[in-house]
Amino acid sequence: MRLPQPKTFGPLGNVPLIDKDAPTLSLCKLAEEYGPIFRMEFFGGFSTIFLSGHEWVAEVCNDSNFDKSLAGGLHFVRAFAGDGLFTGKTPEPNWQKAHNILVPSFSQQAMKGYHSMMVDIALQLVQKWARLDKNESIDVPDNMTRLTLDTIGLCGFNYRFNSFYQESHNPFILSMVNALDEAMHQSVRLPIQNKLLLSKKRQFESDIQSMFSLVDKLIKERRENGDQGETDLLARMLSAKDPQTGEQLDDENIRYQIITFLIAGHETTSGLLSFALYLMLKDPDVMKKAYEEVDSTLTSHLPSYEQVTKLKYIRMILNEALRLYPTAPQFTLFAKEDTVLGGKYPIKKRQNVAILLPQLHRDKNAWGEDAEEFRPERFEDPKKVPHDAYKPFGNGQRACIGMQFALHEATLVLGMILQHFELIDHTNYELKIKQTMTLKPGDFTMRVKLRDKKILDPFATTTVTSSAKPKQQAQSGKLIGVNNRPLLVLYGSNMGTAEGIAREVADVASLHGIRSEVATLDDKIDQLPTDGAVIIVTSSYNGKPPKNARKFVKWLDTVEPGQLKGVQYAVFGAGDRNWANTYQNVPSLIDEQLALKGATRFSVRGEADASGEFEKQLKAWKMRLWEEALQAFELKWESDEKQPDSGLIIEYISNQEKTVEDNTLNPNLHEVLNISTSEGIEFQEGDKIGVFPSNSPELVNRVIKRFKLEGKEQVILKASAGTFGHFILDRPVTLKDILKNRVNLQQPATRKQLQELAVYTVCPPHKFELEAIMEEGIYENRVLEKQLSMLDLLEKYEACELPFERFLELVPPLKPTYYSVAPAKQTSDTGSVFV
Ligand code: MNH
Repeated sequence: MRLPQPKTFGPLGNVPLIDKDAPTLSLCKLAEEYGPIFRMEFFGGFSTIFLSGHEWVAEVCNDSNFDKSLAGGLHFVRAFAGDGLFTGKTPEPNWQKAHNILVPSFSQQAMKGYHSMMVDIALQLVQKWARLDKNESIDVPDNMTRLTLDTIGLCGFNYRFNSFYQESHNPFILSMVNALDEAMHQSVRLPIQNKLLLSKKRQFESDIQSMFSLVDKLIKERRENGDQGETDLLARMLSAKDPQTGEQLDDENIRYQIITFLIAGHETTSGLLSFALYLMLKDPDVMKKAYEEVDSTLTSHLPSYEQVTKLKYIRMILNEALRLYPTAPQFTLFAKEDTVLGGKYPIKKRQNVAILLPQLHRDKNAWGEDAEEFRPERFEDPKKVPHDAYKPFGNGQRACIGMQFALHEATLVLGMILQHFELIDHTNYELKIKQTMTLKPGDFTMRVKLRDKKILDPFATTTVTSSAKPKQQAQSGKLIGVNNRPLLVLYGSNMGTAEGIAREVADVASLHGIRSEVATLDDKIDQLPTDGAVIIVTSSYNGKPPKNARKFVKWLDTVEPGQLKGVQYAVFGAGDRNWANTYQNVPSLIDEQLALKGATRFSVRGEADASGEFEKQLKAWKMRLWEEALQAFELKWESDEKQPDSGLIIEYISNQEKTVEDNTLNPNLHEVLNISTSEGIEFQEGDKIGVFPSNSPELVNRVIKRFKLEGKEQVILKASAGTFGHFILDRPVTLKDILKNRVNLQQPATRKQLQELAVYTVCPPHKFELEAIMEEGIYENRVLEKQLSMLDLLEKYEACELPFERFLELVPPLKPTYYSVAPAKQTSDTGSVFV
């Protein structure tokens, strides 16, 4: 069958049908006419097949049969991005090498490290907008470009473009925009035209030189200053070795990578933010929901990393904005071998097929009749997203490396903008899409009104709360029973997430004295040890194993049942439900195969969803893993933690030694009366009477049981430090009196108390859990709302070794409730009191 094709213009083929200023958009128009698959002919007999229907895209988005092509202008971008990640060819050694080296720098985990730098730049934008006159309008794409450039500059190279402090754009940006524009135009000109347009050619070359000179300066300065402990992309590029080849990137390639990140890392994200703002301005319902989420989530002066991950609706808005206006609007593949498309269109090896994203993303067969409408709710349930009809970040191994980076940055920025401003569509803006290599809303301005003047307060605290440095509090407890058994942590990882988790697990283990080693799955084929534990952390990659796990999975298949007897293992899968049909494929395969081949699973497989509550699921798995490992390997904790000295000293005394003053009023509290009206004390109207509540015998007994205080009826309390006005000191008292009358055993645990409980908890999973419930949001739900007292928690966490002295110190005094005495005539003989 012949592919649909528009009319040709002699030697020019179909080229005249393409709008040189907006190629992708004009191709989308052609798709309206010629359908989800059509062919276009270019100069010299070259042709490209354009796809925009989800079933066609599903067929070609497959790394085995198709690979990334540099058609559509990318070939010309190589003049300045060389064999950097974006414009490198997959078989070029530098692509794989740079991919391996850079993937860990873009994992979700790595975003924690960039968070405070992202906030730094976003705050500059917010501060600037906050000071605008109310009649001043904001050029949205221009501001967003300044923001995203500054962000990648700071996170990538510790370089401050300081775009918000300059009127005109940084010379690098001007050169880059020109060069990209020229590259796009070169791709739709005749080769002879490109040769003849000398002034364009000269301009192109001078723009390239200007980019090179900035970047070379960055590299040179860094080399001269030596390693100052930077953790940015540049530091990694200068020092890291490719684990596969053991090689480093060369200086020319580093130059290309920097240019690549500066280009790829900011134009697209800036367009995304601009379109999202445009779409929200036109949709009051979405805007309202977004404000509700932001107001309930961004409760601190500056957003924390965790808060940003909780902005689910903002994320959905961004996903939906990328659907309607995919800012990188097309990508191109080529067939690796002769093949037949859809069973009817034979194509030759090296044939280009291009995906037209704006059109694909509006495929009514996949998205439904309302495909043209802006409706973020489509992304509520990732399982319902038609993934073959949604490719804003490209596909397969050549998909965008910066997706997490872009989405974290954009979510944070939209969140902060809404936190502080009301947005005003003062021109009743009508969308004009502008295409350079990327899409942007052209001439889009808006006005803003400050919602709350706090951001202008120079004295407001501006510390960024970030969990960049995970609390790696080394525990000084000792694991008993390890007996030199080692831990091997294996990972299969393309994007670095699984690798990061594997390394962290190993770190924690070695902190506790377990000999541990981290390696890729492929490194340990046929070498699974039987003398310790093996933990495997892996992702799936379109249903297939990550690169460094492929051979392992193949090998596992050839292993005889029973051959892995004695291997004790646990598996964790990092996945993304956005790819629902292959979610957790590889981890569950490995988990099942190992069992089948005779290995013993000591802890059930854990999984986490990058589009869901990844961090929480990971934490829960780690907790369970530890717990089950302790059991399976019969390990025990022995605490040698130097606990803080208690200010309170307890001497237990035997019954006979001293007489006990029970129910003695605390001399320090004599103004407060423990009353019973039968005692005949007279009250004046308006007098205040304090009544001590007391704890029930059950409550008292629970404490005695928890601290094993049976048989220790009398004590003398002494204070070495601190004030203990509510206790009777230096005299024998009964324990029961203290517990019944002096301390409030029912008050919900405070964060301080939780922290103390965690310090004294020697079992890592429980310690993690106690630390976890201190977190914002969780504490309110799990402790305050449920009224969990310190005693409740102590009963739940048996491994907590809080000494009784410290407990007494931490629980608050039992406070009297004050009552006002009612006018005498109303007083009955039982002495009624009003609250
Ligand atoms: Mn990005 C590749 C879209 C943000 C760095 N990116 C791609 C591709 C698409 C894409 C589509 C695949 C192109 C192709 O197959 O030819 N990228 C986006 C979008 C955003 C984005 C829509 C923001 C929104 N990208 C970012 C950010 C960075 C980045 C931010 C870096 C900080 N992207 C890359 C790199 C590649 C890429 C590098 C090439 C990856 C590879 O092929 O190995």
